[in-house]
Amino acid sequence: MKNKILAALLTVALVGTMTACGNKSEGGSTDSSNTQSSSSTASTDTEGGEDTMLGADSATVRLKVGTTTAPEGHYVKGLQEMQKLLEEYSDGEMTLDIYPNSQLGNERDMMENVGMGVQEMCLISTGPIPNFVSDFAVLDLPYLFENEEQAYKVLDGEVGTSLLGQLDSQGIKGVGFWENGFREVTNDKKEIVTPDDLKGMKIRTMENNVHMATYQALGATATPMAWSEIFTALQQGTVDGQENPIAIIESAKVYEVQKYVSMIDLFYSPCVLMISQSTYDGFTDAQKEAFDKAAEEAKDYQREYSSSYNKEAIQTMKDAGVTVTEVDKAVWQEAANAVYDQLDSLNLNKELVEKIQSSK
Ligand code: EAX
Repeated sequence: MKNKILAALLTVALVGTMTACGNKSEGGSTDSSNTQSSSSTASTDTEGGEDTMLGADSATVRLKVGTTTAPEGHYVKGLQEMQKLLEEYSDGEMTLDIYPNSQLGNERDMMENVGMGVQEMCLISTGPIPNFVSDFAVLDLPYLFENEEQAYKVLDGEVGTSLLGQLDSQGIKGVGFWENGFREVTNDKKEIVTPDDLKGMKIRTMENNVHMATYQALGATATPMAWSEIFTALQQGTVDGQENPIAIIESAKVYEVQKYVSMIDLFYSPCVLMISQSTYDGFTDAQKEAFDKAAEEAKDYQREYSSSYNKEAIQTMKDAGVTVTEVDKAVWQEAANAVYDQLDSLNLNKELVEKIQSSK
């Protein structure tokens, strides 16, 4: 097991090194005038790590999009679909250059850079967003949605549209809600069946107050950190476990250093596709139409890919000797409900919670 942790660590270190090199060679910000005039300097900015997935060389409007997730994962699959569709709908003029594995920084960094127009796009979980737009925090409540259909109905409806619109306060156009998935808990010590099994365990969470409060209410010690730090933290014992959707656990190979996965479905985790408002405003009407169409169709593709991927991913982990435990979710829901008594102290918009409850 130790060799596996070392291998995983070396992978992260290697990507980190290449990221640093990649960043050194990248130019500075891309302002909207460049986007339209498709400055040729953009192409010199497209160096990156070995995992970088550059669009067609011939494209002149290049949109750099970052994600913390693995190249084989469901975020990147959706971005690759959008890359293909954008090239098609713009007659080859526009493309995405995809930077996985935190090459452009952690989720909070990327959101700030997109807001400043330093980076064109990112695809990130809702984890860090409430630090910028507090209303997003309601989406991180435990057991808010029973299934994906309920989540899509709310996220694609009035509530989701309004939340995305609030990102303009940060200089960001919220393009759409894609899917991270229902978040499961993993560890390397023992099988987790009920919340009592979490007692005394240090569980890595996103830097998100609602997730932290929920794990504390379940009896664990919530330990927030950026995703890129997870393998080091697991190796050094800073944390005993972490929580993420199956697609992340499998594609990032977390299961190689975590023998137990418990299917608690504690949170439904969307991810948000963002573009710098200044970049989008610099598009021609035709470019906006191509971008919007490609993004909308890629969202549907990515959600379908996400749910089909999970079944295969669980089998991959079982074949690798991982214990995948189904739990009695009613027991978990009862324990997690304590967080709903903390809406005021967590500064959550109660009217918005009620609106979601009544519209799902
Ligand atoms: O957005 O930090 C996390 O656990 C996220 O799920 C991951 O970065 C993908």
